Amino acid sequence: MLKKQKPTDLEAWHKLQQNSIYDKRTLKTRFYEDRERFNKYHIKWDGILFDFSKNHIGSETFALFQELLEEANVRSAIEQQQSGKKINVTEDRAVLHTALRNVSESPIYVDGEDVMPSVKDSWAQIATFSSEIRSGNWKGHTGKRIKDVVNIGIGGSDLGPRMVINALRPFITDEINFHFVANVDGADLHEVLKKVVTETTLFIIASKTFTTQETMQNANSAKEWFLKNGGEQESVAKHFVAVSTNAEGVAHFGIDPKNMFTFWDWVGGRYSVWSAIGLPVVIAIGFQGFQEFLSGAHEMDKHVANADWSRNIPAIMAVIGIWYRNFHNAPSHAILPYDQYLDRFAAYFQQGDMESNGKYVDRSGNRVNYPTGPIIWGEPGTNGQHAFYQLIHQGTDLIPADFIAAKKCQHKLRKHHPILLANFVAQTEALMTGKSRMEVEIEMRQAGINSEDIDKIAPYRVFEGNRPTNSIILDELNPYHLGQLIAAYEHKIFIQGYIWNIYSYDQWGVELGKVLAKAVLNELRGGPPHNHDSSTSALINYLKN
Ligand code: G6Q
Repeated sequence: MLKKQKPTDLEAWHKLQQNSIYDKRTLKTRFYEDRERFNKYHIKWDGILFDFSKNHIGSETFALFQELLEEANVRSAIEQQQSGKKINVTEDRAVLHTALRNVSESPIYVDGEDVMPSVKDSWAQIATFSSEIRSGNWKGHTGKRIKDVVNIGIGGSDLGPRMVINALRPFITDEINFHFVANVDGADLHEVLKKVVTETTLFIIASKTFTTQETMQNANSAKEWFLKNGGEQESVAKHFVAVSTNAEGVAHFGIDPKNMFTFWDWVGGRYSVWSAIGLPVVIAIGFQGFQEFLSGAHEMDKHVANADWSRNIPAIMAVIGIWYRNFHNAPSHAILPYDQYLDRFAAYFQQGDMESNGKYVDRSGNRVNYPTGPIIWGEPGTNGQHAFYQLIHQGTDLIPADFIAAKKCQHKLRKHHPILLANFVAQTEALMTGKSRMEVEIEMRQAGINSEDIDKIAPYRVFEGNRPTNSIILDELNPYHLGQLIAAYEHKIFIQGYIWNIYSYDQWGVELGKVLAKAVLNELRGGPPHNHDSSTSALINYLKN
């Protein structure tokens, strides 16, 4: 069982507190004082460069980071997770997305049973099915090959495959178009159905529980559309498959159990892209590509479990995050990929991080008295630079940011890449160095601006700088390195949640809204009114009329 320990009771926590108070040197000063700073604070490992030197840390802080990881017993927590202990206590489950990418031959036990044989069976089933679809052997009801795959799922059953397929666009087959429908707003499905025809479309109904309101409504509407547009009941099996843990629900919907891809209760929704939920990804990039994706993640799993803390990418990402959240009052954390293919990456980890660590109850059931998970947000660079970077540069909150890029690009427009990378590097430099009043004045004088105007305008043109960033550079954005990158963030989230003494793998906070939505729906459909507050009742009545 994960140790129950308040971070505020740890000695390293208190030392970090002190350190944050007395070591206020600016980033610029730190670089000026220590020419070896980059060498000390970066990790180059297996095709990833992780530069964390542009952070408010010195040698003492860095030593305390390691002390914190050690004192909090993070090593044992990682070991417990990866060996199948039931660390998701509030749901009484193991948390084994790492088993889904265990490409080694070692067994992993849950309740005394090795889960690896069933994981391997699932790989085999996915491999066979995806190659049937990719090769065109799988025929639709009029004998034509599948040209469109529509994934119907939401949250963890949507964001993962959607993000990964986006990220790996240069690797995906161009014989098939991929579509994602998540929102219960009919517009989402409607817009996709406009683009596809029944004969050549495969619907993947992805739902762990197979009870999720949005997914079931979308799946039923898709089936109705199929039956109204030339599809027949007997051909549903050729056009609808399911990814779920609920065999009964799948059969009830009318999907052939042969066409159900299963996974297990120890796979959390937001960590399920490695399971059969990744089926669209496998169809898109082929099973071999998917295995590379799994292998990258598996290497990261070994890295987090074994690397010394000072060389451990996810562990350092985690404590840097804690450093800003708890000791520098940073309410949010930006993820800024300088890679258009990663345009869904921040959205993906918005769920990954915020659903995992957005919690105020600790592992002993008490309310915490320190901040836990930050707000995660971000968009790809350079777009963000022309939009919200203003607030990162000159806003009143400190916003630590991860800058992510790939050294090699995956397209032929070669002239673009140096421009993209120049912006990537320049932004981290600008955020750190800023621009002083004196620099602004000199610049304005050189531009021929008079003293009066300089006095008036200069304050707005000053950048304080001293804004911290991590830079993460992949050799290239391919399945292997994407697997590593996602796994690094997953481990970061777990380590942070563990140190914050919260359970990262449940999500009770999303339940209440679901229950209330059912009650309200009943009322909107003419059912008896409940006793709501005046606003809720008025809104229901307004919408009813
Ligand atoms: C993820 C959450 C949540 C879940 C969706 C879909 O960790 O649990 O996002 O994935 O609510 O659930 P189903 O897969 O059961 O439809």
